[in-house]
Amino acid sequence: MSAVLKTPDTQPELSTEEIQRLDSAHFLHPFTDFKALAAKGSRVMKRAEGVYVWDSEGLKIFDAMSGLWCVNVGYGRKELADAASAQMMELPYYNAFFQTTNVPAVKLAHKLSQLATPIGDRRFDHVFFSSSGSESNDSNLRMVRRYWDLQGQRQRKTVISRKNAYHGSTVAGASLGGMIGMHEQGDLPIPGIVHIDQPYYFENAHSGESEEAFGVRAAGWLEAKILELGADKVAAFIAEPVQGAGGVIIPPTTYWPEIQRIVDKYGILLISDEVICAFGRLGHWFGYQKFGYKPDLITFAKAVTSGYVPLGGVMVGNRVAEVLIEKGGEFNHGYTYSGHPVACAVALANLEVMEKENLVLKVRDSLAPYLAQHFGALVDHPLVGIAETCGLVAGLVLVQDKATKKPFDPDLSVGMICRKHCFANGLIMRAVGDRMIISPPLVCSLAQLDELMGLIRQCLDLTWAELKQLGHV
Ligand code: PXG
Repeated sequence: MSAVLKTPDTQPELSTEEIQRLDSAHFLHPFTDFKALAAKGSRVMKRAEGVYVWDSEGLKIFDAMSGLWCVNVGYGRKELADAASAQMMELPYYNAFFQTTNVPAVKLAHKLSQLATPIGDRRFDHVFFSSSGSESNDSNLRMVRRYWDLQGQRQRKTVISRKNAYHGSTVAGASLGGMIGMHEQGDLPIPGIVHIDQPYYFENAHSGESEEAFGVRAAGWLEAKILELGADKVAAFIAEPVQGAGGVIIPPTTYWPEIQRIVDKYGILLISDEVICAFGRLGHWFGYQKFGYKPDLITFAKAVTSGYVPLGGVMVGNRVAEVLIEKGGEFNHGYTYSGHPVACAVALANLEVMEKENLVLKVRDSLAPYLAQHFGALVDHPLVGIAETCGLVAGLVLVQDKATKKPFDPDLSVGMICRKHCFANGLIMRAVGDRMIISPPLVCSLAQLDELMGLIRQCLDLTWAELKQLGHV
């Protein structure tokens, strides 16, 4: 028997099957094989509380991905709903184009500039608002190129990024990103964007190479690319502190210091894409604060509102801001929703919750060390080749042979088999190839992390049993 959904009084009640039918008839989902999903039917997410979501059939699921890396304060926070409601009644919308502003946007810009503490000679006094991470990276590309034009170096156009990076899904975002599948479908990247290899020790290190040596070597790929292009042609380097969508790729400790040395040496701008890593995810307000490097531009989105409403933006460091402000005249770029009052009011309420509940330090001092210990211990499982964490993100690799770390045949889609067992047993854990990743809400308790580790082990066991039955292990 299918569950029956209650909908507002004006609409008839819809069964799960009816919603699925309407879904496949009308809703083209992001990053989805439309035909395959229509044949299978979507899972209908119905409600959520804390770290759990429930589907329309009543299955309770531990959301170890915080929605899509965003619901940092957890589900069901009345403070955020109240802030949205109050702001909608006060001033639901007004633009910021024609010499007007609004109170939540001003307060949020001020608040963010306080949280993005100065580092070295960099200060982050200014914010440019958008509604998503993708838009924010479009804004970055515009600002970087405008900056070099204003500096009289119009030939500095090229942005260097990394393979397997994710910087969004707009034309500029997908071009900046290093996802081959996205490039192939869109004639991307657009000109002036090139990619170097990622600092993924597990896959890219030489045998016997230390993590430290690998980190320096991987950063050296940036210097090699700069020299190949000509340093006077390079505008910026963009990177995530820890690559998220690429599979929680955590760079060796030597990587970022060496990147900093290189961007300083050639005077190129550094863009830190912190759409996933900001707002407590790594135990700091921003990712650059964890690794100690000095970005010129910081992309944010997602957890700035814990995903309750869309908001994104760029923290514009003084090096770029001063030039745009002093020399730039009108900057011909912006969005209808730049500084949206409701989104900004929700962000302020979200940051207030994070401060009141001390979530950033809770991650740094309690959750992250606990996760490192217990997630790291999963490496004793026969399927797990490596299990690593950074703050409250983590990734493990499913391997065919533990001793040699031999991977499975990609055609077996072992990650998807594992993900299937997770979903069926009340756990949302992502598969990126055969790398299984988590990014739980920061409001998670230690007991809930124990519960999460138990669920992961159970799903690894089920995956192992299925692979054994199929004769693959
Ligand atoms: N930069 C980074 C680092 C991101 O993770 C974006 C930019 C784009 O943000 P918007 O708000 O435009 O989606 C992201 C988004 C995944 C997945 O599969 C990750 C993202 C989006 C969709 C899927 O892990 N990150």
